[in-house]
Amino acid sequence: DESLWVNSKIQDVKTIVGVTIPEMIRANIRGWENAVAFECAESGRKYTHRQVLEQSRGFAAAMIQSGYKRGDVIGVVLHNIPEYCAILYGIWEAGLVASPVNPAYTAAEITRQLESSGAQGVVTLPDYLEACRAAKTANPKIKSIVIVGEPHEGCHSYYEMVKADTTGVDFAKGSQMDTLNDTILLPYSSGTTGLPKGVMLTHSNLTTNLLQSTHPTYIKANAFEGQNEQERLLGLLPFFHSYGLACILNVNMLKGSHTLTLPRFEVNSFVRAIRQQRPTIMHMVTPLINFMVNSADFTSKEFEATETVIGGAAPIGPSLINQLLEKANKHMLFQEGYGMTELSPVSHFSPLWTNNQKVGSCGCPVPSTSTKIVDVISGKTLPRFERGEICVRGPQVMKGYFNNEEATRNTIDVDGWCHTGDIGYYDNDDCLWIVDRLKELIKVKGFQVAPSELEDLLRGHEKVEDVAVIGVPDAEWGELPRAYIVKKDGQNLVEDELNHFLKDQVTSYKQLRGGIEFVKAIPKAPTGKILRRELLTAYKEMRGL
Ligand code: 4UV
Repeated sequence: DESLWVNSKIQDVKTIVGVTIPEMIRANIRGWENAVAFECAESGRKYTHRQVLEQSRGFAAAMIQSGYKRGDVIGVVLHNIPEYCAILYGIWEAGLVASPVNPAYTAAEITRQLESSGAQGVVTLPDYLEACRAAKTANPKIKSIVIVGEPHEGCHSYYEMVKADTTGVDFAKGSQMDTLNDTILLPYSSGTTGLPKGVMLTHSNLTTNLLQSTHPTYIKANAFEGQNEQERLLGLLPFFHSYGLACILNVNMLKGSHTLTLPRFEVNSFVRAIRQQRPTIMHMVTPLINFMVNSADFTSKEFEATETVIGGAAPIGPSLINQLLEKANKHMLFQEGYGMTELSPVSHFSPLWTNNQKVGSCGCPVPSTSTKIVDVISGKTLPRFERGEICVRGPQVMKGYFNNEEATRNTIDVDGWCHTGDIGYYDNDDCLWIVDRLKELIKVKGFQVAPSELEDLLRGHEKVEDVAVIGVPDAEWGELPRAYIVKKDGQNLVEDELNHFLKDQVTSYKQLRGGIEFVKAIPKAPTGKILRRELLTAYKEMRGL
C-alpha cells in the first residue's frame, strides 16, 4: 500500500515552529525595504515593503489599544487594496485571527460568515459599510468597524489608527504562541459537503506552505538577489481567497516583489493595468485566460514582459493554455498549481523543469508532502495512471473546521490524510492530472459555491417542497449552479420567482445561471443523500456532452 504513495521527491522543508508570518517576512528582507510592495492600479496609492510592515505595526497597536484581545476574530471585508497586507499582518501582530470575507457578498452572506466565525470586529471599505453595519446590528458580538477611507460616523479610521504609537506595545511573538495549534486565519470553505465552514489555519501552516510553494524547484531565485530586477505581479485574484492571499500577497512580501492591486475585473482597467505595469508573473483563473485569448486588446505586445503565467483554482483545458502560449508568441512558462483552502493552500505545483511539456497537469507534490490516490469505494491505494480520490498529508493540512468536529473527521482521517474530494491520477513523472470532482462543491470562475447553501435557501421558499443544486459545465464561467425543484402540491411556481427570491440573498456568481428545472422528485439514496451524479449525468446526456 505504502509503496504506491507519491511522496515529494524534493528535499524536505522543515515545519516552521515558533515564528509568525510577519516575523518570517521581516527576518527575510534582503535589501528591498524601499522598493514598492503594493500599488493600486486605480488610484496609484502605493507603499514600500518597509511602509507595509510599519503600517501593520501601527494598526496592531491601535487594535490592541481598542481593547481587542488575543484570539479575537476580525472579519476582513475588503477587495484588493494596497493596504490589505498591512491590515492582515496587523491583525496577526496584535495576536488576533483574520477571517477574510468576499466583499461582493450580500449583507446576508456577510452576516452569516461573521456570525459563524464569532467575529468581534470588522475591517471594511466605504463601499461595503452598509452591509457591514447590517451584519453588526445582527451580531452584537461585533464591537467596532474599522473603515479604510474617509472617517465615518461610529467607525474607526484605518488611516488614523496606523499612526498609533508603537513603543512598548506587546506584539504577538511566535516564540510565545503555539504556532502549530493557534488558529490565526479563518477563511470559509464548504469542503466536501454541506455549508461553508471556517477553515482553521495556523502560522505554521502558512509559513511552511510558503516555503513549500516557493521552493527553487518551482520559482526562480529571489528578486533583488544578484542582478535580478524586481518581479512584478498582477494582484487581480482576490486576497480574500486562499490562492490570492498565499500565492500573491504572502509571496510578494517574502520575495520582495511588486504587486499591482486591482479592485475587481473590468476590461478597460485590466488591459490598462497590464500595459502600465508589464507584469513578469500573472496569476490567472480560467475565465481570465479565456478573456486574454479571445480579446483583440491582447496581442503578443501585452505579454512582452511576462515570463510566467500561473493558473489554478479550477480546471484549465490544455487547449486554452496552448492558445495563450501561441498568442504570446514567445517563450513564456505556464505553471499550474493545485490547492485547496484546507491545504494552506498548495499541495501541487508545476516544477520549472516541466517547461510547458506537461500543460494540463497541476504538477508534483510540494516538499514534505505525501500523497496517494485511493479507490473511491474500497479506499485502496491505486497505482499510477489509475483514477481515484487525491489524498494529501503534510504540514500544510489545516487543523480542522471551526466548531465542526464531524466535518473535520470526515475530511482528515485518523492517519492525518486530508481527503480532497477531487479525482485525479499520476503519470510516471509524479505529475498529477485532475480529471473530476467527487465532492458536491461547485466552482464558478474559481469561486466556491456550496450546493447546500442554495438548497437551504430555496427550501425556505413557500412554494418549494424539495430541491437539489448541482454544477453544470459552462465554457465561460467554468461551472454554473443549476437547481432541480419539486413544487409544493398545487402550487404555481415559475423560474423568475425563484431567481427574484435569491437575488438579494446571495452574491452574483451564486445565482442559478445554470437554469432551473421543475421535477417530480429528487433522486436520493436510501440514506436521504441527494444523488447529484444522476442529475448531472442526465443533464449531460440530454445535451450530448
Ligand atoms: O478551497 P478552494 O477555493 O481553493 C483553491 C485554491 C487554489 C490554488 C491555490 C494555490 C495555487 O498555487 C493554485 O494554483 C491554486 O481554489 O478550492 C479547492 C478546490 O478547487 C479545485 C479543486 O476541486 C479543489 O478541491 N481546484 C483547485 N486547483 C485546481 C482545481 C486545479 N489546478 N485544477 C482543477 N481543480
